Amino acid sequence: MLKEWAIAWLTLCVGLSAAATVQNHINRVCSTWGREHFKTFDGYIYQFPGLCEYNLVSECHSSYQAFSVHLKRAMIDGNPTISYIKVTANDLSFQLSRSAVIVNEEASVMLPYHNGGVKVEKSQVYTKLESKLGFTVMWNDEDSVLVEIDEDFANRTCGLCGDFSGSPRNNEFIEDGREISPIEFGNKQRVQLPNDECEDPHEEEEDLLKAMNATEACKTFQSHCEDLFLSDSWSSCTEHLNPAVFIQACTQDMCSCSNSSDDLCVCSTLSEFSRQCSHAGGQPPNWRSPQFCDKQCPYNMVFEESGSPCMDTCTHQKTSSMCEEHKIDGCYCPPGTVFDDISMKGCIFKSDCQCKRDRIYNSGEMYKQGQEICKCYEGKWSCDNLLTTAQCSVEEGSHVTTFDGKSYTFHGECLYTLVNVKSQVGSSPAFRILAQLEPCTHLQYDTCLKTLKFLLNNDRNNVSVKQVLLFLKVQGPHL
Ligand SMILES: [Ca+2]
Repeated sequence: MLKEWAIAWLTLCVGLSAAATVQNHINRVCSTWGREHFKTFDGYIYQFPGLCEYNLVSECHSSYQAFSVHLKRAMIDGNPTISYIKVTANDLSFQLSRSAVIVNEEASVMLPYHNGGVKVEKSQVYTKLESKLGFTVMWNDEDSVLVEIDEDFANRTCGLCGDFSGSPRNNEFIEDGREISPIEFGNKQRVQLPNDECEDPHEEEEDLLKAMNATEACKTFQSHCEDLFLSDSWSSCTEHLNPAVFIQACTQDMCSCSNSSDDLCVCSTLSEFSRQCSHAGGQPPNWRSPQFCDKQCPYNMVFEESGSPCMDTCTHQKTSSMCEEHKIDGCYCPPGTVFDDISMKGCIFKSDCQCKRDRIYNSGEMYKQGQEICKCYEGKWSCDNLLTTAQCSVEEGSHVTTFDGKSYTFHGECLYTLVNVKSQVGSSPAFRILAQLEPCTHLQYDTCLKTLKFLLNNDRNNVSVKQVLLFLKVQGPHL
């Protein structure tokens, strides 16, 4: 009964843990991608072309601001490009840029970095900052930044990510009945910096954008974007996300690009659709190809749209089975392989994993220290102790059992050697154990063990134990 109950409980736990990885949490994710696209926590997608420093998200409905995430884009080669992300969490500040992570405006730090409940680490695709306050920032070092936040912050945030109220347009884009344009909303999130000469984008730019999107050329792009997003392969995603807003963003990207084959034009919104699909609980297809929005991975890793971020390695082979993190895009090892974190040779079969001790050992190689012998097997040490125990005994003064298990009866009247142990250099000294057998006082025809002597290094003056022992254990095999 207990066993059945335990199995039922285990099944429930496994079921819950599996469900956690696919749970729709898109309402806790805010993101920005491409040249100027934003999605608020509440699911509203808008465009804001500002190139100043903006508050992406901060806690702002309490007297003490626990955290903030600021973002700045700059125009590089005609494309708005993220230049840095500034994160504050309690008393710590972090500036993430492509080249470095700077803490408290001092020196750049090595990753992974842990301090004050904040962890900053870098995977093949993302720079990730996770705070115990309840938020995570992920940047792919290119156009995509994502902030995932705990539900506790509902109705307590502000910034370009919105108020996390659950209502897409209130009170970001409709305030007291008045409609607020994305540019007006965005400009309000600007962070005022000393000597900042940055110019706010004008609201007229929105009218220009609308006029451009209405041109015939843009309508052609629209049908191209529709073909991409409405293809059957994305059906798991269109069940969870409304593709219309992404088609609109895709069309706009292609219209505003000077070179429509540029990855930022064609691929950025499709990539974001894929990422959001994972967060919404869908399974995006592996839609990239060497000719279309290709992503390069180091070693022999492969790019997956939705994989477990906890990678199995030679030293930690069960990481992915215990992973509680959501699936995300990234470079992963092909199925059946693990990452070689010993010799850093990329993804290898588990059977080829090496082990590390004083040096690197191949699978099958042995290592011996003292009485322990260890064999490297698929990245793990399997050790045996060479020592075995054997027992010799004298019971009731006449019943003897040898180390090899042979029993016999012997009635003696003298001092007898029970065991003579030779010395082993560096391990144990020589010793002898003697037993004195005599006829028993009360039993005429029986013998009793009177004295037991322990002679260290065979020195008769060394030690003598005058007490009766019925059992003696000696370790072998050097007897
Ligand atoms: Ca809202």
